[in-house]
Amino acid sequence: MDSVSPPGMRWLPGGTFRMGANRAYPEEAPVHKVTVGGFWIDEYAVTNRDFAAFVAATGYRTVAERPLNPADYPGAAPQMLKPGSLVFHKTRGPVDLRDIRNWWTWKAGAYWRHPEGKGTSVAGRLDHPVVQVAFEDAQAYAHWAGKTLPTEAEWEFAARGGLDGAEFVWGTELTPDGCQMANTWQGEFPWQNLCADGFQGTSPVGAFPPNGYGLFDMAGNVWEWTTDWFRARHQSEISSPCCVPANSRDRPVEASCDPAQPKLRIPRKVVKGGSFLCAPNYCRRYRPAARHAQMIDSGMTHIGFRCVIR
Ligand SMILES: [Ca+2]
Repeated sequence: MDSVSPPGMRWLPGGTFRMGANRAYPEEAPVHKVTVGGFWIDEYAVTNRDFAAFVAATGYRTVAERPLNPADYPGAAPQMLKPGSLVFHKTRGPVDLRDIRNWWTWKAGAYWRHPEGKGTSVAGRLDHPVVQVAFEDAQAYAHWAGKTLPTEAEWEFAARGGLDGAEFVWGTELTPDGCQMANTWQGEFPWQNLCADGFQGTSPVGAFPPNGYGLFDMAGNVWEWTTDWFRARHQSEISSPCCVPANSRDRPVEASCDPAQPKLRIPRKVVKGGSFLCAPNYCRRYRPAARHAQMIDSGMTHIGFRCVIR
């Protein structure tokens, strides 16, 4: 099928694989079999260059460029309702890791073209993944490109690259023979970025070796949107071979909302892959089983996406 693949995409024939992990974070358990059909997937995350072409062709304005509706955000301070987005900043020293406000700041004027706010730009970063895109922005791009977004199961199947059950997309060790295999965070997050992998922030797509399916940056660099509504655990393993769940699975939208923020009824999708902010002391999510809940209206400086065609 590769000979007829759309440019920049790989054909994956699909199959049954073990999804999730039992000895990592609770939301990754339990390991269970899932079957996905064949699909094409982008070799690289969508870049700033790609996204700029989409915006030039369509005039599309991302969620971060639009004022927010106060009714959707009860109790939010007025400055939080201006167009903008969340930006990461390195701290001066160790901080309380339970409070993400120590390193995430809302910045008016931050959107994909100015990812860290006014005065920053993507010049010199056109080959880096686009960031500060909300779920509907990723969907709009995919629709324009004649593609769609992957399900969580498709994304994880692709990330594993044929290495069934392996901890990392390249094998069993984080740094085999001392090699950095992905753009993650070395040192103590969020204040000490040792940059052993060469990158403080995002890296150009394809800067690290591809996985077994020829796909780049399936761990680290930026988190990537999937279409699945988040829930706090995977479903249990179904032992009968007749009943292995197939991609894609229906999950309740309402149940994806954050129970810790009952007034904020913004549903959450699963993002996959971890990012340049994932560090051993804080977030070991540079693994194919890792998953994170992301509110659909929120882009951030470490979330991008890639597309599939079924
Ligand atoms: Ca890095």
